[in-house]
Amino acid sequence: MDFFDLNIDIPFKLPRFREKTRVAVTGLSKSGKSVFLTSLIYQLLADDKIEYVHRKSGKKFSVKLMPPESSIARFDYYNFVREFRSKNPTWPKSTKSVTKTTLEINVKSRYDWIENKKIDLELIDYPGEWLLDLDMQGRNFEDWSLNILEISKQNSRKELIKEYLNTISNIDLYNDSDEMEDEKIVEEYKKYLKLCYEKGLSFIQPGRLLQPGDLSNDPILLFAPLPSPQVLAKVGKNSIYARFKNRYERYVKEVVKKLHLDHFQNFDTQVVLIDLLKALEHSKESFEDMRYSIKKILENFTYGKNYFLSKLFGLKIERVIFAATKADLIPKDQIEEYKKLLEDMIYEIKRELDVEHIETDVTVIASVKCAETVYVEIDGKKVACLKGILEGEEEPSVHYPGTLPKSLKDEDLWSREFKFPNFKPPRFPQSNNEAPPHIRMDRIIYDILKDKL
Ligand SMILES: Nc1nc2c(ncn2[C@@H]2O[C@H](COP(=O)(O)OP(=O)(O)OP(=O)(O)O)[C@@H](O)[C@H]2O)c(=O)[nH]1
Ligand SMILES: [Mg+2]
Repeated sequence: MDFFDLNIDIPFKLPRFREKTRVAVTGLSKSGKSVFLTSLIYQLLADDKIEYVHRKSGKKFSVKLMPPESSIARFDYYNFVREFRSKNPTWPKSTKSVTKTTLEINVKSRYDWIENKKIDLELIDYPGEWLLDLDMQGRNFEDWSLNILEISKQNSRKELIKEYLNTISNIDLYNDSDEMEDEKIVEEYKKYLKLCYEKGLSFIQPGRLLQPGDLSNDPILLFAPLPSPQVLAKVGKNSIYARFKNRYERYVKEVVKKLHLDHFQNFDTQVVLIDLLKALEHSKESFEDMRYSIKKILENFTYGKNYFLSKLFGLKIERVIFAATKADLIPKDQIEEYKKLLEDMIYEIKRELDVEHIETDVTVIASVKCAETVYVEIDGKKVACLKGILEGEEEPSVHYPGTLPKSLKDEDLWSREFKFPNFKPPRFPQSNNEAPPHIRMDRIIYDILKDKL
């Protein structure tokens, strides 16, 4: 028997500090952040839904949503659930601002004489487009422009940027001028970014141009990358170049830095959500571009082992969980290949984290499972397909998404075609005691919470 197991009769309970933990849910736009958060909260709120976590941790706990803070909008959980529970369930709309939610986890103490442990689990949601702009910090306008224009020379971007380059080549960028052409240039650049997006490319800067949120119509976003002048000193103070430079620097300082300081710091765990289906549907180029974007994004977070002092001065990320999302759209006998593809994408990033002794996990999930695997006979061969209800339809239908090969060698993988159906979400259960269908959400929730409980 150890000391703590002594049944001591004390007339009061030993108090405990309230603990706080911040989990960074990181992902490009449409990677599945808002759906993930909704599913995670849904499953945690009623404890019998999350039986796996109770069993694995050996802890008893209950969870409740804390009231919203006045300084920041609350994650729209109740509305998202209402939509998921409605007769015609719908996905949340693209996120347009930063929102936050805090869950209080009340972990039952093993001993009558020690108070229960209370943990505040803080989560934020934000538009994925804004995340890539964090990478603009520390670069001046010249460097940023140079980098963006260099990248635009690569592969299919070369074609997509042509119109933009053509536009700016016909405008005097360096001598004083009125602001008449500013909007035209930015509009043309925005078209280029949209084309990149449609091609399945992820590296889009400034992402804010595609999802401006509260900055729509704000002139601070009126800038785009420009070639450096021959002699900087000769550039007119009222030239397009000078105005764009000025707005860029204000955007980075007043918007991006603030966003970083206010919301993207002090995490101890990170969940990186990656929508590999997007890359599969597009191309190898889309895959490589996604890898580059994720690498750039992660450079903005602070990793390290948490010793007492670093706890005082701000948390560092100690564990990173990489998760390929929407795994319900991969036939179940190909899930291992889907995971291998994720491992391939993050191989270098993971190695760097390993060197820093940061714990990493790799998994595949579906926050909300919308499809079943069915086998269809085509030309005498059994082919794995997906059955679900397409958006806008009422009855289920069967679709062939493509087949992941056993080997991920370029010639096996990137020569194949994939098309993943847009299924509606299933209607969420009307009672709180039943979880919506998912794939491995309980496992990832356990991984997030395991050393906090
Ligand atoms: N089949 C399936 N589709 C999903 C799942 N999660 C998300 N999706 C799809 O992906 C879309 C985007 O998901 P969101 O959670 O809104 O993505 P996000 O990362 O919050 O996107 P932004 O707010 O634009 O940054 C949804 O509208 C669904 O169509 C899932 O688990 N399974
Ligand atoms: Mg969202």
